[in-house]
Amino acid sequence: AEVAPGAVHVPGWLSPARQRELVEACREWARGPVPLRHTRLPRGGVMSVRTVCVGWHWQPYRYTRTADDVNGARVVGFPGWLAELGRDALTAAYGDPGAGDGSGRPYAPDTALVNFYDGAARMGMHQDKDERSGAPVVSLSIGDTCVFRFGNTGNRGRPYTDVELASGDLFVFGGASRFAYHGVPGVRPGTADPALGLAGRLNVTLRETGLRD
Ligand code: MD3
Ligand code: FE
Repeated sequence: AEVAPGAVHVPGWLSPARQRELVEACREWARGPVPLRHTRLPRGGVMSVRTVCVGWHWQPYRYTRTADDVNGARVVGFPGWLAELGRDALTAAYGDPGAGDGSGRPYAPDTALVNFYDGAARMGMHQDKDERSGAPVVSLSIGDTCVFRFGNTGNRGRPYTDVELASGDLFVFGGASRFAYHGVPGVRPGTADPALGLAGRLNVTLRETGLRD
């Protein structure tokens, strides 16, 4: 369903088997070289979600290859299968694996942000504008259902639309929606299938940083 121009929600896109594989990959990334942790903000705040990055490390508010704000380790490499998953996601949402910048080149995500939400975690309304690319962001939700708030491009307040994101849901944000404000006001604890073996919610976002070493 197209929620706004360029914002496409595909409920249940990931099969249960693919969800389990992604949970396993996230567990591995969470072990290191950079651990899953609460990101510290420059003004002293601490995010309630826990995050680990793949390919490029996001430290507020830039991408680096080493986690200078955590333990200084080099971020884990971005696997080819994850870029392929990103192209499959764009094909499912838009019918085309292209980056959508008019060049005809395929989408080539080079970073993934893995966010883990326990029952108390939230994410305030923000824009994602640290990437030097207008290519879409691919979001994959696994585990507990959350309320996702999709806003406008002008300010963090109304108008916005609340959408529930459940395990296996794909959401792609491109075109006019790429720089929209968005956030997660809360999760619904205990809504995940117990067979998944995950207490909480995982969100994996794929992006193009537009950076080169
Ligand atoms: C709309 N993550 O990592 S995913 C983030 O569920 C982030 O963890 C949330 O916001 C989460 O930055 C929301 C949906 C999402 C992700 C990126 C977007 C929506 C977006 C970028 C542009 C517009
Ligand atoms: Fe975001």
